[in-house]
Amino acid sequence: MGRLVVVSNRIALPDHSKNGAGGLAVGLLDALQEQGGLWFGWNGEIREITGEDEPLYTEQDKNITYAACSLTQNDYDLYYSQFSNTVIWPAFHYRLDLVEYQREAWEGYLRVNQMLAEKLYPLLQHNDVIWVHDYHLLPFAAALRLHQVKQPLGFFLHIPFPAPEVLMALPDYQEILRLMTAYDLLGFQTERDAQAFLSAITQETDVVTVEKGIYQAYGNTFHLHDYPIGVDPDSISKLAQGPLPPKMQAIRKELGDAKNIIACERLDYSKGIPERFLAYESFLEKYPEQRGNIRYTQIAPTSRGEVQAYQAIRHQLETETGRINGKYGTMSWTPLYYLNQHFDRRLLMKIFRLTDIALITPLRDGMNLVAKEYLAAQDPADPGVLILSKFAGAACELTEALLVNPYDRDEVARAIYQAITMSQSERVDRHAKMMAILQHQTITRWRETFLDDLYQILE
Ligand code: GDG
Repeated sequence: MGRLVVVSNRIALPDHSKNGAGGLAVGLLDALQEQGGLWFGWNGEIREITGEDEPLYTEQDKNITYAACSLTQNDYDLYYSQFSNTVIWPAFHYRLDLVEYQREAWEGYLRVNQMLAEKLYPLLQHNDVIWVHDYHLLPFAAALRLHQVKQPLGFFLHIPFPAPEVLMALPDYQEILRLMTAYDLLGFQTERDAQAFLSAITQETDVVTVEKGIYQAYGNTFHLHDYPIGVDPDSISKLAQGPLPPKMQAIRKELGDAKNIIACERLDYSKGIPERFLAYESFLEKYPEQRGNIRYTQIAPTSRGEVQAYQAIRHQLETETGRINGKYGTMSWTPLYYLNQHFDRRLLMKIFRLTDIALITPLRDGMNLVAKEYLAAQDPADPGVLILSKFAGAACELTEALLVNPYDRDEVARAIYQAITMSQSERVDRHAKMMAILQHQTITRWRETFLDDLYQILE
């Protein structure tokens, strides 16, 4: 079995404690550690233009080599901020209103993909298997193929793949589809995403079905499959049950007897946070007798702060929090806590365990790991209730959650009421059914099934 080469936009440099790292980074590191390999990507740094080619930054940690490069400010702006995060991200999350398309950004996106491929190419060994991650790198396989790279190339898309009508709003969508077929294996979060890709491509060109899951288009043969990403429920459960730090004792006291709602995500418009605030307001209106008995804590650390749409949503949340608390709060009760801060992962899992309801209502989401982490953090004998958007990939598996339309405030308000009045036996039953799924579809199984399929292409 050859080396595994992981390529991602941002590279997670060795974190020797591992405690602070998220599940995905740990899952990929486990794979790299098992078979030895290389992790290649951007190191998060911006460099001055000197006219000289900058050497790669490399680091060896046991049997994993890390190789990273920096970007110039211009490359960062065009490839990362503009094309990746102001064209692909909003379009793939169905927010065409937020797409700001510029041909220069598309060209920069292609150019950076080619530059990254050029840097990786000399590091490759003939029996490597290459696994590329996410929407920043849709053209990466095609760029590597220009160097006659023959090694199997797999790709996993962490975000949704949109319906063809939405995709077609992007001026370069045909080229994007064609470039993606240079991968040998295309993995998506759900069957819905894989089907959306297939139907988009079928509308554009002749697609030959070699057999179910294997297709030919644009002179390329590619495998197509869904691989729902999971978590490591046992390690989350351990973190959630660990001893409470002194700070937490105070938090527990403060949570008091009220029913506690928790929500946590990067501050991103795809996560539906303003819509959720309004649904919570509908709940307070519809069930006035519950005021004073409920408390909603929204954790939302800033992300992509340089993109205008992210600055706008941050201001919107600050305003809405003030408005809702001003309207409904009393001298002794604050209905909504909005924390624009990053929390330590160990603390976060403990907070999940202490709260009664997780309100996870993205407008679109590839999977949504927070929903799975919340379930894994619960006490199985007295678990909290998961309210989940039907537009999160996780809803395909977690059908025992209270599934809601995040645009329907009344429905979300009713679900909150249903959650706070749900009997313990029903909570236990729903939680157990969902945990059986999480225990099966773990992060380990996700990467093993993807890599098994990729290695089979070699045979
Ligand atoms: C993309 C796709 C897909 C969040 N706030 C804090 C914090 N987090 C952690 C969560 C979770 C991770 O970040 C977020 O993962 P999600 O899956 O919920 O969402 P995205 O960041 O949008 O991820 C998504 C995922 O890729 C994987 O394929 O599921 O659909 O959009 O682990 O716990 N962690 C800490 N402090 C925080 O304040 N420590």
